[in-house]
Amino acid sequence: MHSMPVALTIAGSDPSGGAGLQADLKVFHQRGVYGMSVVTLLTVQNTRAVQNVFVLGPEMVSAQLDALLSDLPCHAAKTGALGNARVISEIAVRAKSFRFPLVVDPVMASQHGQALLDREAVTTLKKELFPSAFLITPNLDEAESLTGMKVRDLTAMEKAAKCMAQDGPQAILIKGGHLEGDAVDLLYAGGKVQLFESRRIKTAHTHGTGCAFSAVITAELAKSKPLERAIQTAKAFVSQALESSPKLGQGEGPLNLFVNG
Ligand code: PXL
Repeated sequence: MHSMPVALTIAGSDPSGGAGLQADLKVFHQRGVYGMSVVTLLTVQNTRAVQNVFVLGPEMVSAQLDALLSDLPCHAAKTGALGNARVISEIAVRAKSFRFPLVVDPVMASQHGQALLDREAVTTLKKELFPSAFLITPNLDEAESLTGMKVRDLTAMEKAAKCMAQDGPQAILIKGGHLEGDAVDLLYAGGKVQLFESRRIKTAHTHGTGCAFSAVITAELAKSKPLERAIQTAKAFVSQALESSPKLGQGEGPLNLFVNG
């Protein structure tokens, strides 16, 4: 292992800097990990809305991956918004030869509901990319799209996690941030279910919460931390970041990415 841990995000650009690859890079840096990024799509957005999305061609995504992985070390990677089935297929082919853990955050929509993934691409994600994933981190809505089940309580979360395990990821973490009451996340790995609880933080400034969460986990995996500890660190980071959000912009603002969980 190199002395400096290195992580890669394969994700969309959020020019407002609160979500997407910009948030991932800030989080990697904050966790002491050197960050690299492969851009999949560009959004035109601020804290108020996503105004436009442009998805790059798969050959551009692939060329960025080649450029990085043929030169620099990489100890963990994550995917965020991927745009369409063609981009996912390309990454999936490449992911088969990754020698480091891959965290797949199955981002389907922006904060404001703007689609960041085609409908047909959900199947490609499951069938092609999930088999190479060390961890997938769907929220409740994404778990519903991925399984076709209603997922609104812990019982359904466990069922959905076991259902998604059949697509091949080694571990499934369903995020309960949108549950009623406390935020309880459910991990299904190695045939075991584990719950991770944290209290709900009331704030309008939640832009990029999912990105930051999976980025902390990826950074911790790059440092060879065990998954359970990585998840605990990510929950602590996100809780503190939500509590002290800097209230930037006129819409739903970013978290405080200067915290250090
Ligand atoms: O948080 C999901 C997300 C991921 N990636 C990009 C985004 C967003 C949310 O707005 O803009 C590029």
